[in-house]
Amino acid sequence: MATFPPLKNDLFLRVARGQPAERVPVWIMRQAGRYLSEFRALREKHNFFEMCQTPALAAEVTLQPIMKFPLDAAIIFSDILVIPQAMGLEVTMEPGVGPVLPHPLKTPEDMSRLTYDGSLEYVYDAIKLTREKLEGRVPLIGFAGAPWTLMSYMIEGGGSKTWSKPKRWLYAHPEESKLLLDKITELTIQYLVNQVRAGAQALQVFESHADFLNRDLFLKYSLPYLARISHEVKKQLGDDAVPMIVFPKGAHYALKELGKLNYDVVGIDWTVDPAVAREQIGPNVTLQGNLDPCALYAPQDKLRDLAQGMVAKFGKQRYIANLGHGIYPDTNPENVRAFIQAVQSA
Ligand code: 1CP
Repeated sequence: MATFPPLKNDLFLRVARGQPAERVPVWIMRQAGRYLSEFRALREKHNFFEMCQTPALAAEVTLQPIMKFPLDAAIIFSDILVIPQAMGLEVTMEPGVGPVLPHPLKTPEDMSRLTYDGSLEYVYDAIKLTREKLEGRVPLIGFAGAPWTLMSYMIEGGGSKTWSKPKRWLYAHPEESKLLLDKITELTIQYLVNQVRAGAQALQVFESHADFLNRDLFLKYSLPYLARISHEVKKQLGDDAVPMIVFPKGAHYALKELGKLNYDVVGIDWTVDPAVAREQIGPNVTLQGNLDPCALYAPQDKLRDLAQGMVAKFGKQRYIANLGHGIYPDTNPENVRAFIQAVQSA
């Protein structure tokens, strides 16, 4: 493993591991992105995946929010859809539309089109370069999409209000769905292990489409794969190598099970009351979340009350402050600063 500059702020890592905290650490999902004019300026010159694939650009974007705000962690600039790309599916990012997969999986027979060309070296190179450029300011988080969330893009072909195409597979082709989830899971395990070998100091798994499952579907098509990922990554790297975070957006129906999943941290979405999350998940897991991203539209004094009210509800130990989903592109960066300050002075 490469050696990197020593870490100056390890608060996020300590709290993720359940150690005592002198204050609450904070980072923001999608902190490297469109709400920053620095990001938009670069994005005008480059297409999205070109930015992901060029380590110097990915490192620059990862560092933009770190240089601007006193955040306690960085997250590598990339996207969850690099895995479907590496499986041979074309993915483009259309401004104002989002991800588009022009040739999605329509029937289970289409799974024969999937390949794995191992073309994710660029992510590992971006992680290495970012660790150097961070100069130990804060830890670097690596990430991946969870299998169900990736499967849903691979079948739907882009964004959706209902995700009925991938859900059709769950009901009409359950065995083939499991095969697809297995295949994504295997690649994801290797991808996450390689990110750590490249220099990632924590890992987050985004199950962003748990909203579209119910408890039964989640227990069948999401939870076992999330469990396999944490189990295998920890088996390959050692139990204490890096803390792992799971963010199952919308899985309010399975909080108890999520607490027993062998992730060090469970991310809570903005719809769940912090007290309910703590009660169901129990005392032995760090919680992360969960301010409504729209709360950043509030006047700053109100935002401060909301952020500090959230900290009071979660409590200051075993807790990492964040939003309850990714930040919106039209958020005022000065309100991001106000949010961070409110948490850090709570
Ligand atoms: O700062 C960071 O968080 C690091 C970079 C990051 C991460 C963690 C990006 C950059 N994307 C993601 C994860 C991601 N991508 C998720 C999981 C988190 C979530 O639920 O928000 C999902 C569902 C995607 C898929 C995706 N990528 C969408 C559709 C969902 C949505 O939020 O609308 C979109 C629009 C993207 C594009 C994207 N990814 C990242 C950025 C900065 C952008 C905007 C691209 C642009 O400039 O057009």
